[in-house]
Amino acid sequence: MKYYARKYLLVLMTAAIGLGLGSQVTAEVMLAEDFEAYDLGTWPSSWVPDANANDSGNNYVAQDPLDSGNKTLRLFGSMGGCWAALAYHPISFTAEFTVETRIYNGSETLTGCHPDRGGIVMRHGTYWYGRTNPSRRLIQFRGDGAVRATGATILGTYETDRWYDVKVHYYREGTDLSLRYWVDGDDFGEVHVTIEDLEKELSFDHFELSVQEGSAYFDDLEVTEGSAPIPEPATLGLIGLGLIPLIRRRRR
Ligand SMILES: [Ca+2]
Repeated sequence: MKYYARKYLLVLMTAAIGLGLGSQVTAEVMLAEDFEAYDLGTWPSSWVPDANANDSGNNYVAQDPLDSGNKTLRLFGSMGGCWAALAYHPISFTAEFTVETRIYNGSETLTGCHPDRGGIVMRHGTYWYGRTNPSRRLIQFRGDGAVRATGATILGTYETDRWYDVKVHYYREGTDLSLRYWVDGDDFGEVHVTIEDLEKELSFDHFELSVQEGSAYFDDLEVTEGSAPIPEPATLGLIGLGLIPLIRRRRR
């Protein structure tokens, strides 16, 4: 490769890295958790357990079911009952944020009153009982194999006994709420909701990881302020346009 072509490539790479870093630097991390700081078999001390998560024999920092060197949070909702396992962490939600996490759903046969698996939720306080503390379910892996968005929209299907990368972008403007979903990098679409009680929506002050029945594992949670760090099509186009002269030069 000629010198000017190498220099051109270097400039392009620097610009691309700069764009990538730029979007990460501006995004303030509101909550990050990989469960590596806790001892295996213990409850992670910065999280508050609720309902069946208080069963320390079944809810704890556990080895990743597929990678023994990695620590995860294992939650377990009681089998055949109505007693979910929930874990809360304080957070200051903003009008626009992005959640990324990994969820692994177990394959137990569910027969209880809410036969669903893992989910992530915005919650007021650290107590669900009697629905006195309002919440918004961001995503729910249902027991029938469907992935459900906030409200009733079905986004797609999933399999048990494997990890999924889940990303949710939350954007609120007045009482208009839009939520966009990605699962394993695939765009699962956008859901629009009208917020019926804005006071409740603004009261959410905890992030919840939960499983309704059976086991679910959680890891690599990161909640960042603002939009998802994905290059805009325009940016990709500019990078693509920039590469054309380089390719032409290399062909000479
Ligand atoms: Ca981990």
